[in-house]
Amino acid sequence: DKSYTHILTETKGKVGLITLNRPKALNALCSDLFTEVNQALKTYDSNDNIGAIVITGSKKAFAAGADIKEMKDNTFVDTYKNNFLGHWAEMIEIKKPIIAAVNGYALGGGCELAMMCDIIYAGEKAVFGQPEIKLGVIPGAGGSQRLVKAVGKSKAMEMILTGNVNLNASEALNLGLVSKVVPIDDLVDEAVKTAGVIANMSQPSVQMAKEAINKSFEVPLSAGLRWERIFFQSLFGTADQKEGMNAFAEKRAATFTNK
Ligand code: CO8
Repeated sequence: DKSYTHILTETKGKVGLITLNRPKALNALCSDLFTEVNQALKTYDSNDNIGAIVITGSKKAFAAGADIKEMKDNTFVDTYKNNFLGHWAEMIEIKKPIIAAVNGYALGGGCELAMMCDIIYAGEKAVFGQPEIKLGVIPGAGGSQRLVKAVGKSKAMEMILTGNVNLNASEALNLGLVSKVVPIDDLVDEAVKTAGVIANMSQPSVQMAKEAINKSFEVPLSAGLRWERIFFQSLFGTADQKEGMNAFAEKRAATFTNK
């Protein structure tokens, strides 16, 4: 749709599709690229005609990590003072569900970007890894936290401490990092299809469901259950709850208006 330098955007029905497009650098996530991703996400988040978002890369690389050449000469003081790459975290404020469609390499910040999404689908040749230790650093955008929750402590330690234990698509599926493995050429369509299903549900309920699930990573069970119940109860204030339940009782398909 809009013109960006490092990404492409396209709407597919009610789905916003963001394609990382820096092929010469295997979609290395330079600061400007991530600024554009944030802009595209915010634009879709505030567009009432869009209900879900897909982020993908190329067949060779989802993203090969943060841009090593961009950051190699950074000093501690500059990175700290300017909160270097802190803007990556803005995407976790997006209310609409985001599906990562990962073909090829998802390394370092690329793996972390995928894990900041809500669902990950992998193409058959996907590779997930956290090689930062080989550069003398560690994951900086959630790898040490989200990967543990996805694959467990031992595997996360092995991946992050050696930097060369990567997961292929079927390993990622078995460990629960991704929810589906798809033939390479079908991956984006499959992700857009699932996003389309989500986009046809009532947006308030979809967004509260996303927020409730994310609470489970942040708060104790009792607080998470309380959030869930309040969200559930509050949805009785929507027209879509009336429509959804009446449609069931009348044996017809529901048509949601996101109100
Ligand atoms: N940064 C910059 N350039 C890159 C990167 C990268 N991460 N990855 C690849 N490129 C460039 C290469 O330099 C090369 O450029 P050129 O043609 O100018 O030499 C081009 O992309 C193609 O790459 P290769 O020739 O290396 O391609 P191969 O097919 O031989 O290898 C690999 C592919 C295995 C993916 C290899 O490119 C590689 O190992 N890349 C680096 C992977 C890596 O270490 N990633 C982690 C980076 S650190 C990080 O992500 C920290 C995140 C912290 C976020 C903090 C947020 C708050």
